[in-house]
Amino acid sequence: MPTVPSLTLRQQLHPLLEQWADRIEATWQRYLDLSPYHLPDEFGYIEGRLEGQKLVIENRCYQTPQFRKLHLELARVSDRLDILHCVMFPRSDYALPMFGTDLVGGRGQISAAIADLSPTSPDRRLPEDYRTALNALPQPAFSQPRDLPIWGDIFSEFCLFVRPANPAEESLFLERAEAFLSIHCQQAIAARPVSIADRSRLLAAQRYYCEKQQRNDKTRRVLESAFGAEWADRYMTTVLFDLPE
Ligand code: BLA
Repeated sequence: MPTVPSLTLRQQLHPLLEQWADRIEATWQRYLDLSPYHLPDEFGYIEGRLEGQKLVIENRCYQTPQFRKLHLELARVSDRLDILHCVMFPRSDYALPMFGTDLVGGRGQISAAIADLSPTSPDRRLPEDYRTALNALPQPAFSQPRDLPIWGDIFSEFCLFVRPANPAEESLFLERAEAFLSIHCQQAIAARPVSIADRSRLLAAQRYYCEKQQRNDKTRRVLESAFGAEWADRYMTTVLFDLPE
């Protein structure tokens, strides 16, 4: 199918990615006090070539009183690979988990749909209020659950990682992932800043999360083939998973 120039990147993506991106932004707008977050200019809209095919990346970033960076990224490799990536990085004075989600698909099929609220406490357990809210959600069964990779020890026991087998499972993913996000936003706006003494351990936990995510070879390979190893490393460490100061 020829690309229609008037469509935005978002509209060209697999419908599940478009819907999830719309819902993420709507949920942020509903609960959070958003202000702009400026990425270095070179990283807003990016085009590269991957094995002769075009890789396009579109980034949206915000900050809020509770979050130093809300990052939503959409990417497309010709008509071969569609990617949605989103991470919410809390400020170090808020004892909040890390919300992260990734959708990877191609040619009409989503191969990986993941959403999690990843703990940042030393015992790697989500706060009780989160656990209560998450345990109260419906527990849908997915026919093709996926195993976490070796670096996936950052994820919580609530982590949802599946290959949605059909549109019904795509909707179930969307509902559950959106519930994670709503719970998180509601907890975040009710949260109070922690003491200075607690900040260093929250920073350490965030650093650990980013270091593990930087080990995702599948992400790195896509970026390396389009932009080279040096650029891919810079992008992964400064845009996707930058370590807080
Ligand atoms: C998997 N991520 C993948 C895959 C690709 C990408 C191609 C393989 C798909 C599959 O296994 O079916 C690619 N993801 C990207 C690229 C970007 C991206 C290029 O975000 C950005 C430009 N990844 C995240 C976040 C999470 C995440 C926030 O960025 C989770 C919260 C998880 N992606 C994740 C996991 C896998 C994956 C767990 C499977 C890895 C594996 O099975 O080895």
